[in-house]
Amino acid sequence: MLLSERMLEALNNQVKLEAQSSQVYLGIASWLETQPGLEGYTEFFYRQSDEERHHMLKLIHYINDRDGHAIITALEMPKNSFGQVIEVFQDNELLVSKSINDLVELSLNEKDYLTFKFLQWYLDEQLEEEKMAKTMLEKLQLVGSDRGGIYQLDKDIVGLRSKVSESKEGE
Ligand code: OFO
Repeated sequence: MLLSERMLEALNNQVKLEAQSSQVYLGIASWLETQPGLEGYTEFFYRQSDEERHHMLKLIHYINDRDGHAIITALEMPKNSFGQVIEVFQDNELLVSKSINDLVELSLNEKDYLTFKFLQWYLDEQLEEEKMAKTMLEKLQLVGSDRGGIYQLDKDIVGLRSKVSESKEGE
């Protein structure tokens, strides 16, 4: 079953969004790496950038396997500097979730159940990522500008990441 024109266009837009997310996180990771004592956050965002690239590749393969053509486009320059750590937690994941939800709705409207099934993985992934971003933001809000607190959170983030990776491996 071929992808409809509309579905193909929407999936290609998602390819771009995942690639853009990867760039956004790369910009964050690179800035964090230049800041003293934030190795945990730095590692977290480099890995997050890799994950978004993986999400993009998964979509590219899916589109091409369904006899579509995944298109690779230019990306916008991401933000490269931030005033403080808390600023790196933007609304990027909420934007991606909205886009995935729209794709799911389109797949149902078009009765494209293969794409609907394919997108379930992304729904689970977004749930996880939104939860993680919210937890980290809340913790940073709690410590405010206390440098000792931020340093402790930086160490905690390594544990948080491995917990999520373990649960993914167990899936
Ligand atoms: Fe977290 O954005 Fe991909 O799906």
